[in-house]
Amino acid sequence: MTAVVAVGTDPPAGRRRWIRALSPHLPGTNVVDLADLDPSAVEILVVGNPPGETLAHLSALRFVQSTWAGVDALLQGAPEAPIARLVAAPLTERMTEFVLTAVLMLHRDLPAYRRLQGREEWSPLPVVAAGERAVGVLGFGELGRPAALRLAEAGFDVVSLANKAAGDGPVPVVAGEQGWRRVLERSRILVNLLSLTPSTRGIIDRRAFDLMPVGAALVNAARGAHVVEADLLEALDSGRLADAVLDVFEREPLCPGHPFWAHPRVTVLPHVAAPSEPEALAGAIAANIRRFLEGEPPRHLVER
Ligand code: OXD
Repeated sequence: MTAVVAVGTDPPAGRRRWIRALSPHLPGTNVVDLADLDPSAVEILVVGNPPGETLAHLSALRFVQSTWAGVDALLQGAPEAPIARLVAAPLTERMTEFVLTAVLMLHRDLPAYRRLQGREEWSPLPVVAAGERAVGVLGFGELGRPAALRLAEAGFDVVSLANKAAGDGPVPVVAGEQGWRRVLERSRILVNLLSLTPSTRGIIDRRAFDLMPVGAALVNAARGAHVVEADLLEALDSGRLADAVLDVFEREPLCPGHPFWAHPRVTVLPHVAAPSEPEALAGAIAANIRRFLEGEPPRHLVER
C-alpha cells in the first residue's frame, strides 16, 4: 500500500509549498494536505509546533516530524506517537548567522546609535575589541553549540551554559547553579538558545537580570516564555539592561499595543531568526520520514 504523509503546517495556505518541496524527496509516497484526509487515517504527519492538543483527534498517528527546531507546544497533549524535531544544516546555519548578526549589532552599539540619531546627536561611543566583550550563550545543543563556536571564531570571549560542563573546547561550557551564575555575572551580551521545558520556563527573570552586569544586553532567539516579560521591561526601564533583541514572545504574533513595540531599547523581530524554508529543509525532513518508513528509528526524537 502507498504510504501517505499528511502535511499540517501553519498557515494552511503554505502547505502547498511544503507538499511541492517534499514530494520529489519521497517517491512512492503520497504527500497530501492534512485537511484533505480522514483524520482517523493519518499515520505520518509533518507539522510545525502547534499546541499538541489540536492533534488529539488524530488517533492513528504513528510518527510526527516537525518543521521546527523546538516542539515545546507540540508536546502538550499530542497523541502518544514519536515526535522528531527538526535538526538540519540550513536551519542551524540561519540561527548561527542570526546570533552573530545580533551580537555584532549590540557589540558595535547600533541600537544606541539609533537612539542618538533620534535626538540628532553626533556622539561617538568608545569601541571595545571583540576579545574584551564577554558573551554568554545559554544552551550548547544543536543550535547553541554552533552559535557559540561562531561567536568565538569572531573573537568574542564566549562561555556557554549546558547540562554538562566541558572545558576542553574553544568555548568553555559550564553547568548547574554555579555555571548559571558564572555565565550571567560575566555576560555583557547574553544569548538565549535554551529549549523550553518546565525547568527553563521563566528562567530569565528579575533575579537573572540582577546578576548581569549593569548595561548588559539580551538576545532571545529561543522561546518568549523563557523570559518574564514584566521583569525584562523593568530591567530595561531602570537601565540595568541596555538593550534586548527579541525574536520570540510569550504570545505570537506580539499583540498590538504591547510595550515592546515602541520601547526604545527593544528590537522586535517576528520569529525570523531561523525560518523553516520548505525548499531548503525538505531533504532533511524526507530523510527522517524514509527512516521511519524503512523501520529504522527516526533521528532527533524528543523525550516524551
Ligand atoms: C523554532 C523554529 O523552533 O522556528 O522556533 O524552528
